[in-house]
Amino acid sequence: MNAISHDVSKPVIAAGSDGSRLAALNAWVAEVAALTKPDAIHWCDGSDAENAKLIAQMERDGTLVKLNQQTHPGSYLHRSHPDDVARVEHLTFVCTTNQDDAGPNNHWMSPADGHDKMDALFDGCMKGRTMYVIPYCMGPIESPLSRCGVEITDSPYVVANMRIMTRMGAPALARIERESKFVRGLHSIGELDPERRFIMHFPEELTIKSFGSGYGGNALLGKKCHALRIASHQARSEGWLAEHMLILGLENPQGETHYIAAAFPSACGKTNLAMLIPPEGYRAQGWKVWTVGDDICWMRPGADGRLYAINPEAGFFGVAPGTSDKSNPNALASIQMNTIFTNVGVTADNQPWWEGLDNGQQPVTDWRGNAFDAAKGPAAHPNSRFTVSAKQCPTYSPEAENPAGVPISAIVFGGRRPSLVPLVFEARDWTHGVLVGAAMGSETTAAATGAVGVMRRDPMAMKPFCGYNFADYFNHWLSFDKAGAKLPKIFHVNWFRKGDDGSFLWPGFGENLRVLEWMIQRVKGEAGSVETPIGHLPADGELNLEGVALGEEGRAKLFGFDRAGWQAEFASIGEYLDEYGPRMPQALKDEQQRIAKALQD
Ligand code: SAT
Ligand code: MN
Repeated sequence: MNAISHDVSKPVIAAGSDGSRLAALNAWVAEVAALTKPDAIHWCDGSDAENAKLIAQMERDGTLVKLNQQTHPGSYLHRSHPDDVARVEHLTFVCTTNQDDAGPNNHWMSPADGHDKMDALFDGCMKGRTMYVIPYCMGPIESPLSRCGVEITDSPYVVANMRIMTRMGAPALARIERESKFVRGLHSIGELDPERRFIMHFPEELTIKSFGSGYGGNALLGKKCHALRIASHQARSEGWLAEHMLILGLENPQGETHYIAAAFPSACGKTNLAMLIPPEGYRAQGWKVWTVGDDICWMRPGADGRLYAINPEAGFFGVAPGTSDKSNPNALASIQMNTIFTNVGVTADNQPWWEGLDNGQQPVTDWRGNAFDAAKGPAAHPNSRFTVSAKQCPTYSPEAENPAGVPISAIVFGGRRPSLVPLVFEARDWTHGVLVGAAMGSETTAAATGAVGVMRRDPMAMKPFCGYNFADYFNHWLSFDKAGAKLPKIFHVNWFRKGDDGSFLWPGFGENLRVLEWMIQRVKGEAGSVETPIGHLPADGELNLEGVALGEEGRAKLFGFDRAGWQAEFASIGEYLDEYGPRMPQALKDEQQRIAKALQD
């Protein structure tokens, strides 16, 4: 297929045999063009030539700044509007016919009001601009687990990012033509006015409308809007799960690989865990970690009863600050070329820079483009990001392209919990595991606008991303436990437990492998545990701590169980479940009560 750019007076037709199977797409594009009134329409084919043209255009108009091409070939910096640097949960809506279907976990508007509000914003908003039509596929093109979408946007920065983050262009359009089903995403940067910014979802219509932001999860509609909010809704009706989880493969010295899916809220280290490099001793023995995905996981039961997962994305939109040769050498190696950096600082010789890069260089320009002045804040925005193809990651798993997905042995939940929660525990069974996920709490991060460091419940790290009522979502999770199912074991981890002096007790990063090793030993029935009301904790000596310097406080808090603290936590979990009223599954309430009672005994 050739890219088609044309003026809007000509008919709007995508390439395709006779166009009949693309009739719905063509009609929608024509309808959007009539509303938004662009000067031109461009159908994206995803080719190198198309990308080069867009990059050159963005360099000319200042959307992208070329970085040092000797050190970072093919890499660019984008500075977003200073008021447009993170997701906006307070402006994100789920528009369902019945408000209860969106649930207390979402902001709601009726579909009619949502469309009215958005269409008024979109009216004429692309005058003087080009409208880009981006056909994309979430997941390997040939996978039955993948789903397609089309994003219409007036932002070439979005096109360039979607090209990295999804399978975009001609092959996706061909699949859409075969299936004639796709998620519709309409996006405009508008005037980047925070007062005229909304991210609106219509799950019943598989439609997204996003206006007024050019940033990440607000604008790259394949990501959080499609692959989580809309997909979670689709997954519920089709019998699968769309989750905010990384996927990694853990290969042991015998050459056996187990796949683990892990849910952590945004900016809590999913990318670091997915690309983990084992500690020295483990490497020498032959342990390896393979990266399948760092943010989103779609999984469904296979014929053998196990859950099979794909990463619907094709790239990483990772947090830059804190990424270093020490914390995540694989991420650093991935972003040496062909990378779009957003809101990082720049050195005197035009290399990207962020806090925690620790490479001996210094920034001269901050993320706003001003001369760097430490007194005025960090050089890189705390939520600054890199966008890079997964294929550039040294540990990218070939299995990530397997249309069948990878079988999941363990599911992990975790958040930032400075107190109470031990390093790791295992849920007793699936129902208990669903409660562990539902009760997840974490401190907020810079990935969304608002206060940072505030404790909140973030069930399964899906608080900002579940496209329907959490009570129904937990029920959907429970429904996987049926005859013939061979479900993964469920664990909870906390890398962020702090000591009395406020410092982290667990070294984290590569050392987290020790915890993953214990999990897989548990899956295989090879490691011992201590049973407590909150689940199984590693028995003394069963989790390998050789070479880890842990003081007495570390050992006590990372592996201990604080009964009084958990009694209070379970009272709070009970109150949280009650917020969902009668829709909350009784099985989950019973489980909460069973544990609350065990904690009293
Ligand atoms: O901006 S995104 O929502 O894509 C990143 C994140 O918050 O996880
Ligand atoms: Mn995320």
